[in-house]
Amino acid sequence: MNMHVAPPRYKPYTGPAAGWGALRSVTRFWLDSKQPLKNLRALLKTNQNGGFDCPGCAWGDSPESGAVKFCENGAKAVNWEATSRAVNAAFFKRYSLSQLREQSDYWLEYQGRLTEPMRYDAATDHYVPIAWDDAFKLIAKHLNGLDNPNQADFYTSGRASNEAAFLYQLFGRALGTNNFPDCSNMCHEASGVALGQSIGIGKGTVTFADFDKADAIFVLGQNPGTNHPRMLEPLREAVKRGAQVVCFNPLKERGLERFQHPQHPIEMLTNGSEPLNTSFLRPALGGDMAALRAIAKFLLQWEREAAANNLPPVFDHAFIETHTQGIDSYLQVLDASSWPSLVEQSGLSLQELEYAARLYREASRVIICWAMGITQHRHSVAIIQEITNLQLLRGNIGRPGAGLCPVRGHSNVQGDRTMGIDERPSAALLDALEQRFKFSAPREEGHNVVAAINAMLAGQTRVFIALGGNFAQATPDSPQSHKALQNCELTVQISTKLNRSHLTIGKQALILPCLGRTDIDQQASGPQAVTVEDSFSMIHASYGQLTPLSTQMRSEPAIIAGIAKATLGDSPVNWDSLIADYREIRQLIADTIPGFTDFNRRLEQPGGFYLGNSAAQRQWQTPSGKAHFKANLLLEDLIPEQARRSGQQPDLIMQTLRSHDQYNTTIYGLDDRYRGVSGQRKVIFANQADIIRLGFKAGQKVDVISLWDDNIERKIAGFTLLAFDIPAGQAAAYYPEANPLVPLQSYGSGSFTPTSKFIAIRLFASAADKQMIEAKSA
Ligand SMILES: Nc1nc2c(c(=O)[nH]1)N[C@H]1C(S)=C(S)[C@@H](COP(=O)(O)OP(=O)(O)OC[C@H]3O[C@@H](n4cnc5c(=O)[nH]c(N)nc54)[C@H](O)[C@@H]3O)O[C@H]1N2
Ligand SMILES: Nc1nc2c(c(=O)[nH]1)N[C@H]1C(S)=C(S)[C@@H](COP(=O)(O)OP(=O)(O)OC[C@H]3O[C@@H](n4cnc5c(=O)[nH]c(N)nc54)[C@H](O)[C@@H]3O)O[C@H]1N2
Ligand SMILES: [Mo]
Repeated sequence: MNMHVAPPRYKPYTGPAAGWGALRSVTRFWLDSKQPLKNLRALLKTNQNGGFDCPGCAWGDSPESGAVKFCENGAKAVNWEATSRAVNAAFFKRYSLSQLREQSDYWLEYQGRLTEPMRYDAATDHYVPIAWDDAFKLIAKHLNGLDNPNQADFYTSGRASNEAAFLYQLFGRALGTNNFPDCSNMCHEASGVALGQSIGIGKGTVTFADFDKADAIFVLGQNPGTNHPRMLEPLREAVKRGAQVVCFNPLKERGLERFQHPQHPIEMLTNGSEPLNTSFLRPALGGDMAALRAIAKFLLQWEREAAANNLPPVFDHAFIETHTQGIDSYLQVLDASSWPSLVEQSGLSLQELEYAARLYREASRVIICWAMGITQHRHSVAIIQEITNLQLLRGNIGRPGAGLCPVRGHSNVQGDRTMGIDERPSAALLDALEQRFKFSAPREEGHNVVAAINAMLAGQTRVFIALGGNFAQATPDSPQSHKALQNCELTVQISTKLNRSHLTIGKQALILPCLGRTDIDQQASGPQAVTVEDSFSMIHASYGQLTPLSTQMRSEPAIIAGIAKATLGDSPVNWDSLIADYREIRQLIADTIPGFTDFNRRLEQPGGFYLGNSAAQRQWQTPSGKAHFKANLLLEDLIPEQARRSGQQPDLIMQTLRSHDQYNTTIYGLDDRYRGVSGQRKVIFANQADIIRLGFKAGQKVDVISLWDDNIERKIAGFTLLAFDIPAGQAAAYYPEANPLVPLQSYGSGSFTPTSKFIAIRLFASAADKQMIEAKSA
């Protein structure tokens, strides 16, 4: 097998983001797909009208026609999906499950596309083929045998199309449960919760066009050079026209510093590049709340000075009066937060905070973007509400060039929520489903990811079905979540590629191979389109371009309909006719989901249609009809009580993040170009001064434990310490390798999102390394 593995190397990267480095990397993945020409044709159809939506990230498309609309990492995602390698019955005959478990996550996915439905045979420890109908019957038998539908969990990963997601939630609710844990629970959940409370809608308020008009763009806790490369271009354009781009990130991510445009011949030939930011601030992990509060406190100070001196006000008083509620309590918490506490918790100096506040004040139109560096903390809901408070002070919501921009991850994670993949569905959604489908929808709250794992551990969940994703590796506290899956009676994975979730299974298990975004989806009425929603609430159609690798693969909607029909019969809908023509599914969406009236016709518009956003229209769908200032208190101490109670002092606080060569748990390769790492992933980035302070040497292997107050030992072993440009006291390691360290019960208040960006850790010389050193000195 021709996997690309360079020898482990670590050498700081000096080139710009994107550019030649990106082209070289794309070429390798292209050739490696084994069907480069086919994939090139497909790639040119990425994000074009009549083409498919990029299965990479959820950044929106530039409305300009004719532009090439994919990036390095989108190209990797396409080539990864569109491979000619197949994981078929012969493959599973060759390898037992125990043998497959010995392989790395990289190796597993590299083997190719899943092409046949398979059933686990415990007697031989191999997966064996099963007919589709038998697979559906087996699932139906288990689901119909439950004492209560809440003994089933229906997980969704954010690549599922709107059509698939809608059918999935319809089926689950018709069965009687709201147990829809999804990847969003581990991702932007806090954004949805915070914005829902503050501005009445849990989505971003800006569209693509706003980026051209902003005077300042603040980018918090996000690494777009790797994770949303198509965002680099609007950032670069903003800097070029003199707007401020202000980054808050403890790591000086290369992709936020300089950018070489891959479609710009002069830049490429001269190896020139453009700056991507005008200011870079490096806060403490979890320090953004204090930093934002400090900015707001400066604004308040200047507002008071202006009032005293009869100067123009700093706040937008007309907006505050007409549109908001709660400013008084908010100003009280600003007054009550002391400068020293804000400086200490933010990890930034008072000068830096004042500088950021000046940039913020001088801009009359500000967009604030954020991603996982903001959402995966204990107090993420409060941080995002502080972002919102700041924007409300200056009326920076619902105006051109200004607004809130949670940059989503998976390409359709936002759409899946819109379709009702939600363990806490609104009453309006349930009412609409009941009216349209004449069944009584379950009203009790379902499981989020953490609750689902707890329920599996407690033996309450008996059937686990996953619509995509890699639950075993994406979830926190890996040994716990593995145990949870193994506790189930039946686990079902609807997937494109082999991963550890297919090896971490219940007493019975199924693999149901599905089509991906790039595949042509042929049904009775012809090739089908599916639809997705991007971070800017744009809905567009996606048409697969490539002939599927096997006739045995089925589309996600067809698989869900098959399971539903076997379980419920032709109730509450005729599942077969929906699959014959997806326009029928879209009609059901139009009937039940707000904003989708006349869905099929509007889809014909080039570029799709805008779903609209009430807050962007300054309509606040909150109980009071106003936008709310939320007067959250600062945390007394960022380190959670439980870590304190462990009786040990943390050596460092660690975040988990993505390398340049991965898509979540999908590992494309072992390099992280912009951070200078190649051929390895088991690394811990730390500050040289901390490495010395803790008595280690750079390059040494260490074991890492995390602190919590239960008696579970959470440990990863044999990780290489790399001296890195990271603030003192902090560390970073890759997800999913570091997931065993994230305690299951350490999650955000109100969001239940695992705190993957704040883990209190201790380091020890690795047992293996110790032996080696001793042997050398003997
Ligand atoms: N190629 C590629 N594209 C992807 C993905 C992928 O894995 N690969 N994943 C997709 C998904 S699902 C998602 S959610 C997004 C993820 O996109 P990102 O959120 O960019 O992903 P992370 O790698 O988790 O990076 C988090 C960033 O936040 C910073 N950070 C960490 N903690 C803090 C903090 O407390 N404060 C501040 N200010 N910064 C902090 C880190 O240094 C890092 O730069 O990308 C999507 N796109
Ligand atoms: N420690 C730590 N943990 C994290 C994070 C972190 O930053 N740190 N990030 C969290 C975030 S933001 C997210 S979104 C989650 C991601 O969690 P998931 O969405 O569960 O994980 P992925 O790695 O994206 O899933 C990859 C698998 O999806 C399947 N797949 C790919 N395309 C398709 C498709 O079109 N259809 C179907 N049915 N299957 C497909 C393939 O089998 C592939 O192996 O992880 C979270 N976990
Ligand atoms: Mo995500």
